[in-house]
Amino acid sequence: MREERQAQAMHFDCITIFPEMFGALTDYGIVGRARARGLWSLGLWNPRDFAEGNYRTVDDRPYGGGPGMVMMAEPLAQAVAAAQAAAAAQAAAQASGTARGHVVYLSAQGRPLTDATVRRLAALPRVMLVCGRYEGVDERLIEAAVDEEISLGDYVVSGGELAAMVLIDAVVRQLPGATGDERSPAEESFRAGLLDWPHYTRPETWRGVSVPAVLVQGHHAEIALWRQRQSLGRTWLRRPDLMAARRLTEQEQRLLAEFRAQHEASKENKP
Ligand code: 9D3
Repeated sequence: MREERQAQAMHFDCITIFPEMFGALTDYGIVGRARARGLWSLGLWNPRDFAEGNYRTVDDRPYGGGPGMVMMAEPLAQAVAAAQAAAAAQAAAQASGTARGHVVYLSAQGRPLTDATVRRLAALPRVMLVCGRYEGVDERLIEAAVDEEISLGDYVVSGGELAAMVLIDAVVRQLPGATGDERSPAEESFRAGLLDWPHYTRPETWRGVSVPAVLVQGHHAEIALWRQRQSLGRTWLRRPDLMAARRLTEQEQRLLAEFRAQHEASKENKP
């Protein structure tokens, strides 16, 4: 009988004025199932609950003028402190990580999220994610409480919540047992630095288009070579940046040459 030794569950705390959005993460699919199985947990902290006045204001106009609003430092700081106090109380015995934990601010000014960042965060016991709205948060809160600023990429989204959910999804998938696929973490395409090969399922012919013959013939070595050739070819076609960052083995060079020859031939067939 095999003994299942479960790794310590990972905990995320999110500071957000829209906590309901996180149902998209907790209630669906692989990541939702991983949470139901106790592989990770989520604490939601609303700065509005720590704001003052009848209106519980969390934003104000920017010093220096200009359009939009800025999130005030104090309600955010109190939400962060409350999450950290809960963490300290809950895990007084845990000697892992720093006392205050790793704090990430999701913003367009951050370093772009990469597979390397995802794996680094997946090794931590807890991560706090600060989600901004409006034009952003008061810079003094970032200086006082934030360890790292992370962006989704060079395009504008309306706030940090979606970015936090993307990050959590990607990190949770790296936790042992999350995908129920032992082979997957090591073999996932970005780990190998290549794009996926094309996938097909039934029917064998759909609207007159057949599945590549090699995949239905059942010759496993040939299938593996076809998939590797397709991965290399698609990466060469679509992501030259990934290709340039990779040294190809002799076999990979041969497979890519075969793909390129087929690619050139197919171009001549349709003038
Ligand atoms: C002056 C231009 N501003 C609005 C058009 C800048 C701006 C303010 C607030 C841009 C984005 C946002 C809100 N975005 C995020 O909080 C955010 C984000 C993003 O916009 N792009 C990529 N990653 C992220 S992570 C958080």
